[in-house]
Amino acid sequence: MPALQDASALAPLPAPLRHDWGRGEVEALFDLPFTELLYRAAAVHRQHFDPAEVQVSTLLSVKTGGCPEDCAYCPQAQRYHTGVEAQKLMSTEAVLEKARQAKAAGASRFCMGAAWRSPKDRDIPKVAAMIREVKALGLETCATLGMLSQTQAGALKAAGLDYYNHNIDTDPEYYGSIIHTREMQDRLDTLAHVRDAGMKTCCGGIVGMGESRRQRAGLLQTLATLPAHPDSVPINRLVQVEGTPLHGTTELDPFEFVRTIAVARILMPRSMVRLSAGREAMSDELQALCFAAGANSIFYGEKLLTTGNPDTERDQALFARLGLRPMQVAVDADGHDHAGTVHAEIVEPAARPCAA
Ligand code: SAM
Ligand code: DTB
Ligand code: SF4
Repeated sequence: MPALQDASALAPLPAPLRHDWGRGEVEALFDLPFTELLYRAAAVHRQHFDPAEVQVSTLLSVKTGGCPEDCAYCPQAQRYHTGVEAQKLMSTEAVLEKARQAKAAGASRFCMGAAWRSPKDRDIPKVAAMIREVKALGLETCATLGMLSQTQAGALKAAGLDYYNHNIDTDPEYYGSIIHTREMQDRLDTLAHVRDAGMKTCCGGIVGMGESRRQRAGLLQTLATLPAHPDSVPINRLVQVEGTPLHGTTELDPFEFVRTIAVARILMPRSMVRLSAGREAMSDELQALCFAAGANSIFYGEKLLTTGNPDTERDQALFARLGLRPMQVAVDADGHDHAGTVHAEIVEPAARPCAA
């Protein structure tokens, strides 16, 4: 008898994807003892991914500040005094310069964000030109521009847009406490336009906005019962920015954040669960727990859109200490690709043995 067996031969078969999670079932997952919840999430994670691999993405704010919406968390809303200066849409050449730098650093995906409620039709050709040219560099493209009509979604897809980020942000029940200038249904409509145009969806939310556990369960239940699980699920921990209405909100218990990641992993087993905004304020130990709970994607680079992200040196050291590797483009058995943005400078230090 061989001393060691191939572990994959012993692993249980993955359960089929579910789109019918009930709120009570999701709350029951949240209520599990912490170690049991982590164990279950880690088991699901291993059925679909190599748990040592983390997708590394990057962001560029192509149009910063001056947004007419009133999202209570957002430093880019014009009505709050946060010190973010409104800027015009960047030129295609300036965006391309950043994209070239990202590519030279080993990036394979480039995400462009704009502080818009929705793009004006006259903005679409400008953004489409950016997408086309970034794509021509050989990069995957991603954008987050606010609400889209079906025609706009089609135009972006035709320009070569691969992914669209559009978050539902919070539980439908709590939405009206956070945003008053649009409705949850508007977000769901845009997501439908994005899917119908044939693009991949990146859709998640923010926790730590004063919502209850039941409402965190509602956020994840809503994501997991969309017509298709989002390809990427960013879980943002509120970055409290002075001047926004949510500045001063009681901080979420870090273990509750880890629970949120774990439940997202269990509900949406094949999605990339992104440990998104808020990492700068997290300890390395908290991030490690999130990776153990099934998070397998991060933003890399010292800035998100307007707020900070961990220094690249800190992330390189964290990858090395935890033995994590940046995810390369991978296609699973059903042809779902989980392409990641891979930065050369994070690869090399991660490969070095950790200093004692
Ligand atoms: N304006 C577009 C929109 O709202 O879809 C795109 C940009 S918007 C800044 C993208 C996402 O950033 C929001 O949906 C929200 O989830 C996240 N976000 C914004 N401010 C944040 C904050 N202070 N903390 C955590 N996440 C934040
Ligand atoms: C997402 O869910 N988080 C990213 C990305 N999608 C666009 C944005 C986080 C923004 C954090 C606040 C800021 O930097 O302005
Ligand atoms: Fe505008 Fe987006 Fe910020 Fe809301 S989250 S204020 S829509 S930039």
